[in-house]
Amino acid sequence: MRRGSILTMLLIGAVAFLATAAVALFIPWLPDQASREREGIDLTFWLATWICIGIFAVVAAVIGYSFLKFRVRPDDDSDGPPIHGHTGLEIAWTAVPFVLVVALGVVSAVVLTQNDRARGANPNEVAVTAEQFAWTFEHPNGVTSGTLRIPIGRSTVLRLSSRDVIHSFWVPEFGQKKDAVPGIETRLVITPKRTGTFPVICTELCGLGHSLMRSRVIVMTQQEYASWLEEEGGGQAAGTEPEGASVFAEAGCGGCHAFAPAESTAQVGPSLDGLPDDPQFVRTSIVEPDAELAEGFQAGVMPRTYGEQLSDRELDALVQYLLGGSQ
Ligand code: HEC
Ligand SMILES: [Cu+2]
Repeated sequence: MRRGSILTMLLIGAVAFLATAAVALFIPWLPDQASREREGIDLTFWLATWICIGIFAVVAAVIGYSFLKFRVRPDDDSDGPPIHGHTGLEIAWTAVPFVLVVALGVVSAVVLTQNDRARGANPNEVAVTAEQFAWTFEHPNGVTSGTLRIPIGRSTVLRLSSRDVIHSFWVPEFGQKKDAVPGIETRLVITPKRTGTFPVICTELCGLGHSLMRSRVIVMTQQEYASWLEEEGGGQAAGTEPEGASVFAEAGCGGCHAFAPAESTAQVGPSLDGLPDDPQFVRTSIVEPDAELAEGFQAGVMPRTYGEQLSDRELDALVQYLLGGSQ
């Protein structure tokens, strides 16, 4: 091969490499990194991305060069020369992908094994229950809510289970996903390194309301978390009145319903402004959503488990809140 040909190919390859590398680097593809486990996930992501960029540059160089050099001239109807294999080339294109794929596999296995290990002697534990189409989190103080709360800088082991079909727990900022599978318990370790509120997303198509199966995780400082555990856990036992507004927020009603006092505007379910002034009807609508379908809406979207998830007093407070009573 002539020197000029090699130079042309190198040039095309370099341009393809730089252009794709710029797209990879200068566009913020990934969400903020909020957990230690994300570090390994990102490492694997970038390893795969750089391998792809490298392969793309090589392929683009060869195709680009062939396009310039071997393009058919007008009126040239001749066939190309017959070619019978090239042992060296075949070995190369088998061996190189083999090495790359094995490398990706090994790195992923190491990362996943490391991520499975809780750090510290005394990890926090939360039971996560998935069902069509809601998440329920049972915290160490016994408080059950639709919002997950965990402390920063300490590992939390999530024990995932499902009541119906397969769901999958995912917080983009934490990186790793884990399926919740009926009949078995799966585990996911999270060690947050940033406080804040992040979305919890179901990433396994699980039915009609799949795209609505979202919640929030609140990462708190260790101090805030400790006092929250104590207040909420102790508060329930001590018998302070639950507030309708906070039950509404914790249970995630605002994810689907518009309700002016809560400043929510979602339109998955009917607006809760101006409900009929009938506590029994409202209560039944919450506990048995499909007993009486609101007109124009489908059954099976609103979770059917609020009756279990919310205590009697919480339900009372919620109904009062929805009907414009105190709080
Ligand atoms: C995943 C979405 C979703 C969530 C979360 C949700 N709902 Fe619903 N809700 C619906 C849909 C859809 C309907 C209409 C179908 C039906 O009546 O079952 C509905 C109906 C209702 C109704 C009856 C309204 C009427 O006009 O008849 C009430 C009351 C209600 N929801 C209250 C709540 C409360 C309170 C919460 C939180 C504890 C909540 N919903 C959570 C989707 C949801
Ligand atoms: Cu789901």
